Amino acid sequence: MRMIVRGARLLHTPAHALSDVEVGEDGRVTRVVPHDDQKEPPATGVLIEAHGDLLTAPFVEPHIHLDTALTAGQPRPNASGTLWEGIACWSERKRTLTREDVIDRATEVLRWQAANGVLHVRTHCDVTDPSLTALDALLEVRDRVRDIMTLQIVAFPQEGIVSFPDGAALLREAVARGADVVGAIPHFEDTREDGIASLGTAFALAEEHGLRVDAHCDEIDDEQSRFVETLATLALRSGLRERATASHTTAMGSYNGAYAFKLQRLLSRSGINLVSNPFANLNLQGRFDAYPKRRGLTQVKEMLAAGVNVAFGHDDVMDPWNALGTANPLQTALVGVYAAQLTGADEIPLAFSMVTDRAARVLGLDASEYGIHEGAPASFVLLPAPTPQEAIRRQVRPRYVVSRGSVLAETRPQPALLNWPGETPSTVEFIRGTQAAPREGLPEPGPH
Ligand code: 17E
Ligand code: FE2
Repeated sequence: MRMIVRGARLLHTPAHALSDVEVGEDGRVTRVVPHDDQKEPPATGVLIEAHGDLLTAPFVEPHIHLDTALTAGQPRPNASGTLWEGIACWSERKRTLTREDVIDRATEVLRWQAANGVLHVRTHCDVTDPSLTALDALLEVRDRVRDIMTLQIVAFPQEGIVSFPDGAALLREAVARGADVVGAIPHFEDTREDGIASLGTAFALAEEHGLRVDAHCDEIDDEQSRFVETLATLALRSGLRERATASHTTAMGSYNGAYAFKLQRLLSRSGINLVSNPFANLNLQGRFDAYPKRRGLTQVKEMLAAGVNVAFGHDDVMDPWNALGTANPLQTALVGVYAAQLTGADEIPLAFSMVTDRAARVLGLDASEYGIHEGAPASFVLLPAPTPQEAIRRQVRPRYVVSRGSVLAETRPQPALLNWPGETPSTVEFIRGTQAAPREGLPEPGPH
């Protein structure tokens, strides 16, 4: 046995039942069995005592831009805070890209993601650049991280397929060079007709190469931006279905009730995924509104209720569209809870699933690649919290991130030491009452 995680709480088993997860020499899960605290741990291999903490399948990032990450303020800040000025800033910065620059920034963020427990990433990569510098660099990064993380690269035509010179040819070239997913941006095209044509081009290319589609779609506060209906219809009729994703879809936050109802039925029949990016869109949308100012989010709750798969993405990390960001999905989930008002007791865990299982569906990860069960890669995250709700509330750092049977990251907890008047210094862990007690006095987990 290569590793055993003892006494872990798994998401889909009863709350009181702890499990032991055994990992074989090939880095895959060999068994998941009820925890038996009488049984001696094995003499060899890595031992992780979970002490009732939550062991979850890794976080999945369904939507990030690694090519633009860490460029905030370059060459100038986005003063208006709009999507449009962000695109203009990036367009200027894009001219100065080098292979090393892209590799350096993308790798930095992937390291943050790994430490945060993200082991599957879908990144968009702007391909409206005749040199395709960023794409080539990200293809190289994809190879470099292959043994620890999966990286899907979307050929993303930031400045349009139809409206950008040679946009369709660049998209095609990006696919030929090895992009995994075909992107689009219909609301940015010059006309509605161009927007529809651009989706046709993206789907035809995806079908030709057996790829998925993930379009930035209706990321605008224009209630007349209705490209998601075209995307869903193309997904339905082409048979691409759940292999297609509409990202952002913020115009949906402005659709009237009658149209939204019609759309719910179409989207659920089509099988497409939606990715909502609460950080970016709380920031970018509503900028042209006087009060009342729209929130600019897609209809997260309504689409979930209609049976549509909806996930949350981080979108940006310190770039022209968001100066903040840490690539931490628990932050995305927390912001998502408030942005989409997923604040009910049964809704907060949903937000957790939107950065794990539901995001995995967006990437098309199946049971042989994702989840904690026999035969799956031993890739998981041990969070110092008993439930998803607690993990989101306390914004915990993973105690262990395990990728394919090896410890990739470990965070040592550092509780605050509080000098409360009249008391001897004591630690604060933001845990109510005695919940924290069982871990005290237990041996440090780790290799033995
Ligand atoms: N590009 C775009 O069109 N929309 C976004 N939200 C980002 C980049 C981050
Ligand atoms: Fe995006």
